[in-house]
Amino acid sequence: MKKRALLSVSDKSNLIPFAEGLDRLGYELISTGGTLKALKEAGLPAFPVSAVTNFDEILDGRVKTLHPFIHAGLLARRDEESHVKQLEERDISPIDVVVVNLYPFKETIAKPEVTEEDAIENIDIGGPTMLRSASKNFRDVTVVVDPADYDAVLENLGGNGGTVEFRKTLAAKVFRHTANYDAMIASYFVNITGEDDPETFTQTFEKVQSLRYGENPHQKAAFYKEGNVKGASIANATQLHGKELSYNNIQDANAALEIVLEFGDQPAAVAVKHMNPCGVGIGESTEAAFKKAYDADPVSIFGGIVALNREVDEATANLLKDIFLEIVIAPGFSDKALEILTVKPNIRLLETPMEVNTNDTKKVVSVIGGLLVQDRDNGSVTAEDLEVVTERTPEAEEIEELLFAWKVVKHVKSNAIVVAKDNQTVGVGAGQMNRVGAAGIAFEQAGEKANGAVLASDAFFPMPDTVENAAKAGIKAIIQPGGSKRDQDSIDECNKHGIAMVFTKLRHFKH
Ligand code: 93A
Repeated sequence: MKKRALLSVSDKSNLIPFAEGLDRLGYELISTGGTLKALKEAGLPAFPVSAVTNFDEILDGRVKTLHPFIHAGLLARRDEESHVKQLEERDISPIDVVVVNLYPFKETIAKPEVTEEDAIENIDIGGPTMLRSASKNFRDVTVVVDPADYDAVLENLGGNGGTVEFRKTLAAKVFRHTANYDAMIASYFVNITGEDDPETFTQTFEKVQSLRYGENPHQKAAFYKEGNVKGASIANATQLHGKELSYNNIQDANAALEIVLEFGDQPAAVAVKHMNPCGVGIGESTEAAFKKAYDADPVSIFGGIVALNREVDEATANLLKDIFLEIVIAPGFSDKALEILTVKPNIRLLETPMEVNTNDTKKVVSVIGGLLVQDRDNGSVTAEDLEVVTERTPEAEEIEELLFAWKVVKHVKSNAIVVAKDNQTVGVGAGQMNRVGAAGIAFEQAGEKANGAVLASDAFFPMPDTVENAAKAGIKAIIQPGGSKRDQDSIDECNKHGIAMVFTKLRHFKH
């Protein structure tokens, strides 16, 4: 009996040379509508699936291969006497090779004008079912889901008819593929039913690149992107110049991007080291903003990452080129800026859209044995949301500075304190185990600049000690969530020193 291959593919690339190869190896080709047409046009001998099933495609193709003759042919164990006998009794031929790739669900839902009906029609039922049957029976059946594997499959089959180890690897690939395909559909349904909630978290990821190593050289690593990512994202960025991105680069670049996205309406510059901002500035121009970010901490920026929310122009490029930087991220680079920066062989230049990615609403972290899922911290406050709790009310200009510091402190690892002046950070205290310690670091870094500056704290003051030290440093206004049992002690301390304080009633822990 001739060996049988069933081909049913939506992506018909490289189909013909592969089918020719199977034909040469002596396989009888059976196929579904469109695939059959392509094979026949190429002059290959092929039969419709209906010739095997005695059942025509019905329901506009919704039922093509969903038939016991197909699935018995795939699932029967060749070394199991009773299976072989049952096939013979019903005149069913075994199918030895299955070549299936699925309706393009992902590509369909990525289209901006996609209708729900279109999406639903592109949910493949028969294809995954055949893939799963064939994969379950990998001991006897060769299953091919990826056109990139066609050459290797022909080579393996051409050897001694194929090895079980190889078939097992192909089956493993199929189960990954169908799992991913189903997760994509599940995630689409979460979207169309509006169940965008950590309770129903479903996301699919695909590999962007393998990384040389992880956080440290002894850790292996890879970068994955969310299935349907749109807008501002390192996964969406185009690298215009420089060495390959590392694991730490991606984390830091993402941190810088998240901060710069806070400042959509003004030119902003953010310098990041180890995922914390070391300098942030907003100004009239990108050049002015970057000068502020740089002057905020000219020491820490060395080897850092800079994100800008406007095109990099010549003037800014001239400033950037004199500093050792790992990465510059921006929505664009002028020709002149590129010319200036690409002289440096190692600097990585990333161009990314700056539209906030509204699809990506969840933040996930891994813990040993599990995941934690939460909404992203998209909380923000405006001047109207602030509650003045001190005798002195902050001036309009102070409010602006307080809101600037508040946007930055949101992105600093807790316990976080940011001291800012003239829309520039002058002191950042990050990731300390007590708040007064974080403030101490910020004051020390700010030095004289703390005098007349404002302070933001990501969470409330449990004691008045931070305010006491802020007064000594010359801080004139404070923004913090409030909500401590001992708020009044901090308020009294502010009043003693003429400091204005506002409550946001919103906390920005970042652990
Ligand atoms: O609509 S289906 O879910 N019903 C089926 O019975 C079926 N069998 C194969 N889709 C089905 N397929 C899919 O058709 C395959 O997975 C493949 O993507 C596509 C190939 O169709 P054609 O050969 O007509 O281009």
